[in-house]
Amino acid sequence: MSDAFRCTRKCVALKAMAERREDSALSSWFSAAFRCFVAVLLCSVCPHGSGVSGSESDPFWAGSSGLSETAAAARDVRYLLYDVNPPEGFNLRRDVYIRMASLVKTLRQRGDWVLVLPPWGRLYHWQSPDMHQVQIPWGEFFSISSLQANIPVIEYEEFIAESGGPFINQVLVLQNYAEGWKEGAWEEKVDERPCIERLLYDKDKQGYYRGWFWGYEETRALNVTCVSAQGHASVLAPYLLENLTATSVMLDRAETVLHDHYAGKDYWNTRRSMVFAKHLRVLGDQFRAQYLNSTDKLDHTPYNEDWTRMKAKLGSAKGGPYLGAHLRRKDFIWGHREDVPSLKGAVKKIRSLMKKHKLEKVFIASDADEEEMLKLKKLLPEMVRYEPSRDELKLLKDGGVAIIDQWICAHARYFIGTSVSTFSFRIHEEREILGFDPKTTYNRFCGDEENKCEQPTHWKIIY
Ligand SMILES: Nc1nc2c(ncn2[C@@H]2O[C@H](COP(=O)(O)OP(=O)(O)OP(=O)(O)O)[C@@H](O)[C@H]2O)c(=O)[nH]1
Ligand SMILES: *[C@@H]1O[C@H](CO)[C@@H](O)[C@H](O)[C@H]1NC(C)=O
Ligand SMILES: *[C@@H]1O[C@H](CO)[C@@H](O)[C@H](O)[C@H]1NC(C)=O
Ligand SMILES: *[C@@H]1O[C@H](CO)[C@@H](O)[C@H](O)[C@H]1NC(C)=O
Repeated sequence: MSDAFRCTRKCVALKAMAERREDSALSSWFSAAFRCFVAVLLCSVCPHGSGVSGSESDPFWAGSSGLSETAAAARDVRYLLYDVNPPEGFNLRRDVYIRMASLVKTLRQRGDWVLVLPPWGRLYHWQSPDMHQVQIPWGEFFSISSLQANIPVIEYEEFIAESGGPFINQVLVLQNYAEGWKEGAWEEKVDERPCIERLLYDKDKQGYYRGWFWGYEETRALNVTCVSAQGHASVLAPYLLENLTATSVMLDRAETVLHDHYAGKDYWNTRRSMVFAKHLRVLGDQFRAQYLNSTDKLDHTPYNEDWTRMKAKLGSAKGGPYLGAHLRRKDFIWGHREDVPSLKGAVKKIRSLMKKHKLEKVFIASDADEEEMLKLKKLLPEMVRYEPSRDELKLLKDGGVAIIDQWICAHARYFIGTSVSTFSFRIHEEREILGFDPKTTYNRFCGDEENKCEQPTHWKIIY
């Protein structure tokens, strides 16, 4: 454990956070194991001096890691917080982060803005029973130092500590325009408008606004107003800079605004900075080695902890000797979508791809329910899956397990995903970063009766 004591400040904070959330129902041996695990793994991702984003004396870096309240005030820091429409899934939320990051880049041309990472939780798809999956910091899923090499970010609990408490000065609920937009007359605009939908915030006796706030009951907003916005994320910048003086501003329904420049250089910089947390990558790599004879060396997928130095040539990655398949089920089959195959159809395609690419193994990532999974195993007995034990699941949570599934699919010799699933899209991007030939990546299953089965678009990285 000596490594654990060499943790940086942030690491200690994360470890403390992990401990606080410890579930009393866990057996004591497990909680001890949990602490060691989290401490060692999180500590190993902390920057040691020559961190990814430069030295700790860099003001940019200092601004994003544990400023004291007075230091923050003296520096005129402004905080941008955001949240997303509750039904949206994990992978769409990752996309909204990219939009907010580009807004922060625009804001930073005119001031010292910091993005506050909205804690994960209460996601519709995270259905593992008896698990309290709220108030999860980003550090459990992503490498914070990697994010910080792109823009200054802090966890929500750090925001509370450095901004003087659980108060958000101004919440702006983003909405469209009540009148819609006139045909042929698309324009980008922002206006303070009356709220169209019923507000999800209530005024308490003291006149503060109470709301979901990621499960932090003590959080209060001083003011909540609605803003109609139409256009790319940075369309909000002049309003935030010139019309508002609030130190902390939260954009609710942040998915309302679009990407500044989808798949442009900035988009990709932010996407590349969204490096998965090291412990998840390590577990995925261990699984690859143990069950799929797949290592970075054999597969030509060298990884650099510092994403700014990661620039794999297109086609340089070979990938492990297995087919990776993402089968999105659940809500994707309930509507009988014609672009999603039956299990039988999927297995037929899997077998033909294995034959074509001379692969003997297939790794399946899927959200299928137990009944479907049994059916799939009958049809495809040789399939390999990542199946965490109950304790591992408690530790990694549904989000961590999903990331490990994505990581393993990202390293397959050939990948095939599900039509318009953001889960599959994020795998495409990961493979693009690793340098796979696009032919091995941008593939999807076709529905059994689908005539025109259009394949996904190749989005090339702009460095
Ligand atoms: N472990 C695991 N979980 C999955 C898989 N596919 C879907 N899920 C779960 O289901 C959720 C839904 O997928 P997301 O892509 O995040 O949700 P979304 O943004 O609504 O995107 P769509 O897939 O487009 O619906 C994921 O966040 C996971 O929790 C999978 O292959 N493995
Ligand atoms: C911001 O302030 C300017 C100048 O006072 C005003 O013209 C503009 O309408 C305001 N913007 C919004 C969105 O209210
Ligand atoms: C709330 O915010 C709006 C928009 O910035 C502002 O016009 C209004 O005066 C604020 N209300 C209070 C009580 O501060
Ligand atoms: C793993 O892959 C290597 C290199 O392709 C090969 O030489 C070796 O036999 C494989 N091992 C197993 C157990 O399949």
